[in-house]
Amino acid sequence: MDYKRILTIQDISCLGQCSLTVALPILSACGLETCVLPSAVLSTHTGGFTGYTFRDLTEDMPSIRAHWQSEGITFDAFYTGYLGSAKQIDYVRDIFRTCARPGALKIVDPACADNGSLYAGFDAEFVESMKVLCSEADVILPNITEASLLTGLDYRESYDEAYIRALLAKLSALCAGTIVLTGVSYAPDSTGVVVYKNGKLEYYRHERLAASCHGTGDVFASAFTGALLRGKTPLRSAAVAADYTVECIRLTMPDKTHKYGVKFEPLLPQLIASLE
Ligand code: PXL
Repeated sequence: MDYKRILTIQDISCLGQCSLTVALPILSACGLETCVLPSAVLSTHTGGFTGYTFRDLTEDMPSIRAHWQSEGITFDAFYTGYLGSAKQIDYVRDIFRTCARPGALKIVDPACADNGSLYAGFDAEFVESMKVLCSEADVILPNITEASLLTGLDYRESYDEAYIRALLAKLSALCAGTIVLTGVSYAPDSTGVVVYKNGKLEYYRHERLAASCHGTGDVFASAFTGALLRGKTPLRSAAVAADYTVECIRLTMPDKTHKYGVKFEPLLPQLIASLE
């Protein structure tokens, strides 16, 4: 197995089972050397908590990048998640330009919205910058809310395949790479992931559990990234990541006190086995 080095750029929510506290263990479990660049440090994530602290690390990013450059530090892949400000996106683009090994993969989760609205603290300016980052990515992983914001199409809770195809057409005008659209559901008890490239649409349908848990987008994106870098196809990576995420939700559901994230850690051995 070749040993790849990935850099993931997203926040640390000290408690919350999202972003870096999910990406680092999952990517490491997938066998990747995982380097991190925290975009911000929050006491908790912003979904369902009030009064959280937020330390923006934007101004640390250029000096970290300059140090890496002076040391000749480079990466086989980048995976970005929750970014704390529009300015960070410019710094991330600098890192893509200066720290990439030849052929390095850029995977962008435009993590900024869900269930029809932007997360706390994000605005239209941020979405405009995110469009630029997506245009430079090899893979983007939006949910339907993010896809509607990135394309300017209305957000819809119920839709048909024509709406999904319209989102994909506009997303592929933005990003020439692979589009992985999550949470695409055509029936009440199932949902799925669309993998779209060069006009070819593939769909992995899976069980939809009654609970909607925080942080599942990050669990999915991290497992997808791990599987992709382990040489799986995008569709197989989506399937591995979706199955893992569903099992994490299933494990968490009975515990009504565990609302802020999913219990992904006990199932890491299962994720590792699914990569063999
Ligand atoms: O899971 C996405 C995410 C990541 N980081 C922070 C968040 C959220 C979603 O709300 O608040 C800080």
